[in-house]
Amino acid sequence: MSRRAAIFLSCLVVSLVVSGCTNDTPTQGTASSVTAQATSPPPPTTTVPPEPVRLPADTPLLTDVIPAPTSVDSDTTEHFQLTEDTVISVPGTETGATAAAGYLADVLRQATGFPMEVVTGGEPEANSIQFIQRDSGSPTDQNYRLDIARDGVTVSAAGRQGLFNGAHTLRQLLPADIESGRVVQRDWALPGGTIEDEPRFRYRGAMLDVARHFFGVGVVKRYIDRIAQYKINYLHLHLTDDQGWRIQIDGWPKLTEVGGRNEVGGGEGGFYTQQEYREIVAYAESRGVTIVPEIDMPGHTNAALTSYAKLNCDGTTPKPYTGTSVGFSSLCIGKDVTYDFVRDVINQVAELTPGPYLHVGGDEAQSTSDADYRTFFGKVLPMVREAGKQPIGWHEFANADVPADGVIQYWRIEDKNQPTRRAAATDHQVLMSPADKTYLDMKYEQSNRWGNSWAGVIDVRTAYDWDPATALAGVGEDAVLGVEAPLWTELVTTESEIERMAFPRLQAIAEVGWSSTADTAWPDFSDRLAKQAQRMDNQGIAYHQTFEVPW
Ligand code: TNX
Repeated sequence: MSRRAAIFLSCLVVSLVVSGCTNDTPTQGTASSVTAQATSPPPPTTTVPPEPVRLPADTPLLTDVIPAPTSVDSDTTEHFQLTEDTVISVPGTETGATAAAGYLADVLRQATGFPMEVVTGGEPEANSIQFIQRDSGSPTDQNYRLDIARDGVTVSAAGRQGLFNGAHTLRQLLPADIESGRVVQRDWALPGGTIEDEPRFRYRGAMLDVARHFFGVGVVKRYIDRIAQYKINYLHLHLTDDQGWRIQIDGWPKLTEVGGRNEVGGGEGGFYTQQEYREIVAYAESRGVTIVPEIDMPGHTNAALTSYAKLNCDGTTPKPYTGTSVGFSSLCIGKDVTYDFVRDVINQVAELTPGPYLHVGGDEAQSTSDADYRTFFGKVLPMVREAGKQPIGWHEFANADVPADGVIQYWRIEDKNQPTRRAAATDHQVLMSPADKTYLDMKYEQSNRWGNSWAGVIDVRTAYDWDPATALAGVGEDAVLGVEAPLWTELVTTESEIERMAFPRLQAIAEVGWSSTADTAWPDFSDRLAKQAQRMDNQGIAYHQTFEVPW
């Protein structure tokens, strides 16, 4: 059933049987049982039907989920009650199923206070939420199916990511109290029905610039928590730039001792040890998110150049940079040591990163000649391949010889870009981050005191109302890998500023990346977004209360 038909039907049923959606009336007054009671005598007292599950009034509808699922079929006669005895069961032994089950159990335990034991292997248990990894289909599928009924809940998918997606959906189907972070004594139930869901694009990303201002492990973990629930499955970390180098590299200690001790405005900066970076990667993985590390080169490298004189063509270190200009730095293209350096960095970062991608930057290299730029990437891109990763680069790198599995990240505001178009025509995948739709560092409204505006003002509707498959000439549906919303942090200094810039525009981008345009429209989205307010409040997200949404 289409989403709109499902909304219509569930509203119809809800209005027929209002009792199903109130706190104090059990759901026995369903359409079929009302008819039965009107036309036949009361049932014999010996066969007592099981108590219908009460659905608390603040339980979301199946159609409330962001991003909007592909197909929703509500069944208002069949809800699932969570109790002290509910278990999360994984009949198989697949690690993906166990990981997704563990994630859901962690989320549910906090507010229900129930043990939510994860039981692996053996027969499926009664009163359980089961995670089933199907044999059919590709394990990289992100599709999932969710069946919620009185006698149990099943999440089934061919792959790990699909099971995580099912878990994210289940989380949103419980009342906002589930996000309280402390035990709330109350009834908990999931609304009955079936969701079948598959993403439009397989990459839905957020980017956090930890180079212009540094943010510690705790902030990054919380950002992962916040984005994962909306099925954002990649977090791109912009780890290096002119103002700071944020990742420890063995053999090059000054990168972090010198290059890490700076940021925009002259603050003390900081960096991740390799152990801390591993911790971020593992945390992301446990929530179904893959980390994409970026080492920006050959421009945006002042922090590296301040750390080692030998990386500079003239052999002297420049001053640390605390401003917000771009395009003035370049690695020394003609020196061998540059490539010893880059190889060490790529090998170590690749080794620390289980995901498929390594981002090599490549943007705004205005101090590198075109010929040098091509020479540089001619040497560097094979290193990425040797390290076992697929390169992603900002779209300027489409001017280099990008290997077939290289991804072009489009970031400008124009609707035409020849190099990107050519890359798409030769079967390269394009990641869409047009700055006038996806840049979370832009202002929401002209009157905002904070935020950039070079790419325009991006209100939530602007972030929502665009189509990644028609935004750039010559880059159609098949060439689009997905969407990503970058948060550059020249002007962002605190965690609550991160949250204000990201939310709720990130929910809009998540839906652009996941849901089919036929199933979505702004009025419906803004209503669903309004219902996220209580959840975001409970999670402590300092989101921007834009006037466009009926909060
Ligand atoms: C452009 S987008 C940049 C960044 C800035 C950003 C500010 C891109 C690839 N480069 O270096 O931080 O604008 O909006």
